[in-house]
Amino acid sequence: MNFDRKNLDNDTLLAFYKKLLFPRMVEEKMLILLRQGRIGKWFSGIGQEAIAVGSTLAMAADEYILPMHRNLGVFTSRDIPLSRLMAQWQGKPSGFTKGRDRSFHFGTQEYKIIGMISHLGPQLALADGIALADVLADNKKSTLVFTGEGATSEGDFHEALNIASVWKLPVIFLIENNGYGLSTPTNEQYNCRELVDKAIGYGIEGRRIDGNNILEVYHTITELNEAIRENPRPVLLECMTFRMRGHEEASGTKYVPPNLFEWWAAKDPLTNFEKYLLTQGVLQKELILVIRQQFSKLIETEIEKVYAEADIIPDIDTEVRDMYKPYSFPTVQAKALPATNKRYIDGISDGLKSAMRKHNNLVIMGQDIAEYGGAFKITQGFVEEFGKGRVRNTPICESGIVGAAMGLALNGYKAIVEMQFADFVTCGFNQIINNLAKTHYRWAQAVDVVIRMPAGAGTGAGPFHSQSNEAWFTKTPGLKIVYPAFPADAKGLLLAAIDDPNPVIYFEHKYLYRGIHGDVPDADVMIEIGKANVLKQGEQASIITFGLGVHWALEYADKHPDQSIEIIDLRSLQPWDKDAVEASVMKTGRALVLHEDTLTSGFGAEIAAHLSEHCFKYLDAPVMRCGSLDTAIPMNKALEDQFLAKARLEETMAKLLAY
Ligand SMILES: Cc1ncc(C[n+]2csc(CCOP(=O)(O)OP(=O)(O)O)c2C)c(N)n1
Repeated sequence: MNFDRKNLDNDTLLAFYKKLLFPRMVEEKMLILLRQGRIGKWFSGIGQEAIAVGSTLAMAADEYILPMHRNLGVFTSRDIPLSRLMAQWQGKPSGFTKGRDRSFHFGTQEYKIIGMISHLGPQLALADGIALADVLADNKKSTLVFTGEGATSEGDFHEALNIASVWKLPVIFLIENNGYGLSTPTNEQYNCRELVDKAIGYGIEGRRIDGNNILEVYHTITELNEAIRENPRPVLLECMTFRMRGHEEASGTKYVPPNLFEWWAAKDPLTNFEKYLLTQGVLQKELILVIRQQFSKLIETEIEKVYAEADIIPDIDTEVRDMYKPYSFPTVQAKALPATNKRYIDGISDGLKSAMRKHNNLVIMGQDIAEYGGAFKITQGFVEEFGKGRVRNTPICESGIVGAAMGLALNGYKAIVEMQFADFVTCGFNQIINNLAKTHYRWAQAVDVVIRMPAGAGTGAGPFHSQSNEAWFTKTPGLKIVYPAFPADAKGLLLAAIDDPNPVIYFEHKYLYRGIHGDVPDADVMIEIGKANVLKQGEQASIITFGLGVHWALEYADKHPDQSIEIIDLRSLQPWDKDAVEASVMKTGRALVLHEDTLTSGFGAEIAAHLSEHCFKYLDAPVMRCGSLDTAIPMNKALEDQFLAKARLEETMAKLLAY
């Protein structure tokens, strides 16, 4: 192995050696603890440490690194005390996730490390967002993100590289090519000659280096960093190495030909560097022994300290509370008057514009939202006022953009993503469900992102442009969900969603965009998330609804002036206003839950179950639900009308009132 020290002095080389040795010794200890049954699963990085260590040493301390499951060397090189890491692995209180997540699945702003979730790939787009924040703030920083060669097959890899290239983001995408993804060798993973060749397709620079040579890793990344901090752009860096142990210890290595181990053992990053330093006079045999003894002692004490630490005492309130970052809705608000009569779509546009004026760190991203103004023209004129930096046309890649939004939030920005249609959120689902929603619970990091969702039917747009998909999200703790039905609520709830530091899914009904008018306060009046609105008082029955359902209910009440119907517009689905709904049902004794979504497992099921459990003694009739047919949404107008819940509202109400 050829080492080139360049300008590194002896002290620096010695420091590098220590950084490289330490994770190896920790891992050797882990293997013993594993055999003793004192720890659970372990993903070994033995033989690959030069990549994690060399790259971390090349990053400035305030630059973000997003490592993977084999990158202990990133964590130790950033000087996180071993006891804290051990506490994390053991699920102890002094770990990073209060026992809520395992291994390296945590982030820490203190050490500027954003750890992975189990899913391979999503971290790549987070790096884009982090780097975008640095570019917008003119920070001149680089971001380093890891992936295994196996995970380059995920679509996330493609989306993240493409975004970074189009947006010229200073990210080093580091592929740790260790030959196998679990049992799958590279020739079953990809069919290009070398992974680094993919850089050409993205129009970016690619380098392929010996990942077992710490100095090559260090010098390459140092050089790349200097270049991309000044002149922001992404780079694809393929680091060749080998996984010397099983995927995790229990899974073995039977599928790996033994000669490969022999070949790579000769290229071990630690022993080779050690030999080089001995020849350079930086190390001596005795010094190696002394360092090893010091590390052994340190490792032993740090580990035993954690075994002695008391276990977490489970507490339901703490668990539930920590799903969200605490947020107090401001009690003092601007006066609602004067107001101007506007369309629903203008309420949204107004809210967005005000928020963009108020928060200099707010960025909106979406397909065709810049000069074109968005598919529904909600952001028309925004580029002129706020510039292309903050009003960003995106490539067509929902997952990557939601991930980038989270990255912005991790690095001090606020982000809004416009889905062109709510239906397309399926392509960004993983980032929302697993990253946005779970991050605060896992490591107390708020994800200040709003996802705007133009949803709903009524326009004859068929199965993929009309869905009511709120129930895909109401099931997921960690998200807040709002669904305005009027122009003033559209503005007020949007402002509240943007103000709230938690991830909020903001549904906006396309059919209401231009069809509904109402007075919208000129001032920025926020509407508290979680508060319903009793639109109409009544005595005989309550209709509990939201979105387009609100307008169906109002129409029904207009048609039946003889009936005394109370109408509740939920406005928020997570959290939803249980008090308002219960109070109404206690008064009327009859409840109909109405929504545009399909009936089975729609959000109405949750409300109905809640009312049966908590308001049973006040009910004069079973809680009834009126939802759309359990089919996909058809395009033909007559079929769509038949599909929608509205077609069954009269008959369900008749049944409820007659019971
Ligand atoms: C989206 C997703 N699919 C599957 C898995 C299961 N899994 C965990 S690690 C792994 C192999 C990863 O290979 P590679 O990316 O090369 O990284 P390495 O483990 O070799 O470091 C697989 C299939 C996962 N965690 N996430």
